[in-house]
Amino acid sequence: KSAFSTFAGSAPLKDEDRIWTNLYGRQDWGLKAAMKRGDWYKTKEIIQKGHEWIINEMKVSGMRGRGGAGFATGLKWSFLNKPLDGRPRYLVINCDEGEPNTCKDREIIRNDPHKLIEGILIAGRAIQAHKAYIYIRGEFVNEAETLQLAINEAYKAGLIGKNACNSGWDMDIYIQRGAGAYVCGEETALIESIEGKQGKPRIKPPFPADYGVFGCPTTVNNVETISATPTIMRRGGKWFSSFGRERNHGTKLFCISGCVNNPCTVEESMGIPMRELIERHAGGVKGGWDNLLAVIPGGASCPMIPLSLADKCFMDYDSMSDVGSSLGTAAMLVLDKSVDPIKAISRFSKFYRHESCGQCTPCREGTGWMAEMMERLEVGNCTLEELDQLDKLTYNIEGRTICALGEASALPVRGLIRHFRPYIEERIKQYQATHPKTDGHH
Ligand code: L3W
Ligand code: SF4
Repeated sequence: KSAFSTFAGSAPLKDEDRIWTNLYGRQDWGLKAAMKRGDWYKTKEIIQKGHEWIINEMKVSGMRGRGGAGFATGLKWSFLNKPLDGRPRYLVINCDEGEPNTCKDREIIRNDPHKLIEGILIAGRAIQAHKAYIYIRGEFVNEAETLQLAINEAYKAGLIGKNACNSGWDMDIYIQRGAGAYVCGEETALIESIEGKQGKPRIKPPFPADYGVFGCPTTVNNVETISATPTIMRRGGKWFSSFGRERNHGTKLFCISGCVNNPCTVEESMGIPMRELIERHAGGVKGGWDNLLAVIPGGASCPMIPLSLADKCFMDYDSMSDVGSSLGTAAMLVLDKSVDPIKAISRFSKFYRHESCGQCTPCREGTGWMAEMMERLEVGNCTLEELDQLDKLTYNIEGRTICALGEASALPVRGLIRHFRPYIEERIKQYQATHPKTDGHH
């Protein structure tokens, strides 16, 4: 069934239904202010309900992981709902946030760090872990400091550490800082990096649930997923699932940047129409809606959505897939008609070439070749046969690499060719008209 026909309409999210109540830093992020806003309220009772209750509540909520893959969080936690086997368990929080345009986890840490810390305690209880690592990208210097200060406050108040919140559960939290590699946002590269090795993705399976940090059962979750957890537990899974629609539940942080009047990160109900999101919160497209060229909806790897489709789609997993893209991190990059789409995608290709870890040939060679081709395409220096080859190459990377980076590098190029082929062909024609052939080449 098409996503277009099932969406029930969109009323603005009410203030009382927002999870990240301090998202805009209206108040202090510190413990006292956080408690006034409702954080750490009856956490002991939640912990004492036990892991099965917590996992079940998360399943009822319909939460899907907010890092980009959208994997069901309750199901992920349930992989560790089995007897302990003598190995310790680890919870890892992915705060690498290297995805272009994405700045939601950063906002949470700046303004609501206690929601993350409380969420770690609850998620740790769910998977029966006593230790958590927060892997934070190296560039987030101030954020790492804020987070450490918040962790210190929580230790001092007895909220984490031994007998956290007087619940009988022990939980220690460590911050591990990254060193600037985008691929360390991939969960197994991140695990390698925590272990002190080069951040190179591992082949899956085994999944971290079986063999994660130091070979022990591990759950890796995104900052947004975990910081939503305390509110979901307090208000109930049913409350969270009442937002959005089947398979696409809850509220979500959306980052809106690029050619809009008011770039922002905002919480809204899942499934808000794309146009409404841009117009209600980001002050609209510069020069008006008709000046929109395309939207890249969820980070660099999501194929662009042209104006003709942008008006009809909703910001959720299924609607984005119906229009040939994906929700990813829900970090939208808005491009208006002043933007050269070939240059924009070429910029992404250079990024992927730089960030490929080089382990797999299709990714290492493919990202290099694509970046070179895209650079030539910027000026039209390419033949129509080469354009077809470029399109074909994107399919040859897919499914042949260790991690999703290789595939991610191909999708924006494929999206560009799909939606802007006449525009690209025109650029090639112009180049050929002004560069006469010599030795069979232009
Ligand atoms: C146990 C199984 N565990 C799956 C777990 C797995 C992982 C989660 C999802 O990629 C995407 C990527 C980016 N037994 C399991 C299992 N799991 N089957 O479920 O796994 P997966 O492989 O589908 O996804 P991933 O490798 O986590 C993430 C895209 O997100 N993205 C965002 C990137 C950037 C950020 C950021 O800056 N915050 O996230 C944007 O599009 O391209 O496709 O935990 O272990 N049978
Ligand atoms: Fe490294 Fe690319 Fe292979 Fe991922 S797909 S492991 S980034 S070479």
